[in-house]
Amino acid sequence: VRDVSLAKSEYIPSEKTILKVQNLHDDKELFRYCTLPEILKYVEFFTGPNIMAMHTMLINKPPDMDKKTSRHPMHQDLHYFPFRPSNLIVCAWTAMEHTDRNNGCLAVLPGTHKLPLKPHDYPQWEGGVNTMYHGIQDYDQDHARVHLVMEKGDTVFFHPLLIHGSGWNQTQGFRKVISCHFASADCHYIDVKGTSQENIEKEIVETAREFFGNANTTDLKDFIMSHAQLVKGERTNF
Ligand SMILES: O=C(O)CCC(=O)C(=O)O
Repeated sequence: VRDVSLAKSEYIPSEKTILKVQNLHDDKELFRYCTLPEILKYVEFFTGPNIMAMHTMLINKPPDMDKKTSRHPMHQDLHYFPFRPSNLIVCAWTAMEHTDRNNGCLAVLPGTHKLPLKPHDYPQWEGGVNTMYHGIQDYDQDHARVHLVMEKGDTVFFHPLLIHGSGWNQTQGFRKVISCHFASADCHYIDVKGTSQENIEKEIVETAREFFGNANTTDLKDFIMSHAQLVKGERTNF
């Protein structure tokens, strides 16, 4: 994924042009993150013993002097997922270097994991918004907010309904993190048609077809299923 500020320039793959790498299962070394015992021993508290890696990312937030396109709007990750129950899903997000408000650390609204899933859409930002960076339009702006200052290797585990986002990167460096959404293999898929998730399903299916020639992807479930991998225990229900 390229940052929206570079979308129209010539594409030369490098640290400076890639905002995000997804589907790390295609890379043995990067996917090893999702199998680390140091991570899975905490994941298991949320998912139980049968653990699937559902969605993986390495995010390389670029320096952003003025456009603020590097911000990630406040959102709930469950918006992107066609499976439930939410209490058996957890995100592990690991800082690959020091992160604080200067380079766009995570910002979270504590306690919001008890809220239902809210409708998401693109925010109206002047400088532009990155592809699929949907946000919640109507969250409580006065809600207490915590900025997670983290050191390299620190990991935070959080619920898929927790409202969170990240700020713009005002430094010259690229802020790197690696993350994986894990779910219990006891989870089940849902059909998101007719729900607030229909907009993201449409976008993901169109993107899978257009950019990856993935003609068999007809819904969000197909897309997620093609990347899901068992990392511990047994593949029970999924
Ligand atoms: O790492 C970030 O900047 C935020 C990532 C995030 O919230 C997400 O991808 O859901």
